[in-house]
Amino acid sequence: MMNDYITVSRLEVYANHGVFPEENKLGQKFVISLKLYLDLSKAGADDDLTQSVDYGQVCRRVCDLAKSDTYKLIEKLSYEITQTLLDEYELLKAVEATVEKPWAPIGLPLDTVSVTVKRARHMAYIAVGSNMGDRESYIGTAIEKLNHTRGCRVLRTSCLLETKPYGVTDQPDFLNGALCVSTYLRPHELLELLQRLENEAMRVRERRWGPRTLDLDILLYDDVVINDERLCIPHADMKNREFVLKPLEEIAPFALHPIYKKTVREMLEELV
Ligand code: A4P
Ligand code: MG
Repeated sequence: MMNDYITVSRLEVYANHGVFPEENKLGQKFVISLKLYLDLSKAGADDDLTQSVDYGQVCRRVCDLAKSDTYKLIEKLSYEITQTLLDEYELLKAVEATVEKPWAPIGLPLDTVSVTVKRARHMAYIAVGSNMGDRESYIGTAIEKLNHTRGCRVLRTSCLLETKPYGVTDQPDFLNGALCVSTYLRPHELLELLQRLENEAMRVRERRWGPRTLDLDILLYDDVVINDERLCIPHADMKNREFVLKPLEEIAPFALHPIYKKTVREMLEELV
């Protein structure tokens, strides 16, 4: 549903961003353009502003934002604009912000320098597991923190299941569950966040597949496929794990594995 968008072209703001102290002191002109992606079918059909975003209000918010802080980089300003608008306007599916600096002090003749950043909301499914200490509390705390992290909202949580250890079997039983998260974090940013939450649960990595206070794995992220040294999405072994598929089936039976082209329910049925 990324077909509709509202465009704001070349909003001028006088602000103080820049690497040089003179820029921070004297200020200069910045020119900001926005592309606001949202589904406009209801606003279009019913002529109803509550089904769209008020672009006047958005422009005032962006001006305030650009004036209220001083950043070194227009990259940072572009990032802040996209994130703040996604934080504050639930109807927005994605935001593209271009910040131009027409008077950038480069000492060469050029027209303008600009940075464009695009951020979109995504749907991620996350597996949670614990087999050490107060398992329920480690998992509950992590869900709470995730839901309060900028750019993340936990939309659904499964029941927690008591499961026998898979792989390395000489360890205590696990509590396992699955979450559905709406997030504008990119996959590697989400991984970093999950690893931070694992560390905050005092997780010590002693052996692979060994006992842990908290394990948070990304199972699916839209229909994205990633395979690099840090991240594999979809989770490489999910189709062989009942402790992953069963809770996931509870919250997302029809979520589709982008490589096998099978739903979670189909993968679970093939396994049991
Ligand atoms: N990594 C790659 N892809 C991902 C992803 N999609 N999500 C990398 C999260 N991390 C991903 O993970 C090792 C590395 O995987 C990370 O640095 C990350 O960059 P880790 O959490 O540090 O180590 P680990 O969890 O011991 O290894 P691994 O391979 O992730 O193990 P699993 O797959 O998590 O399995 N039995 C039951 N009943 N319930 C369980 O929850 N869990 C495991 C661990 C074994 N047996 C189990 C359970
Ligand atoms: Mg893991």
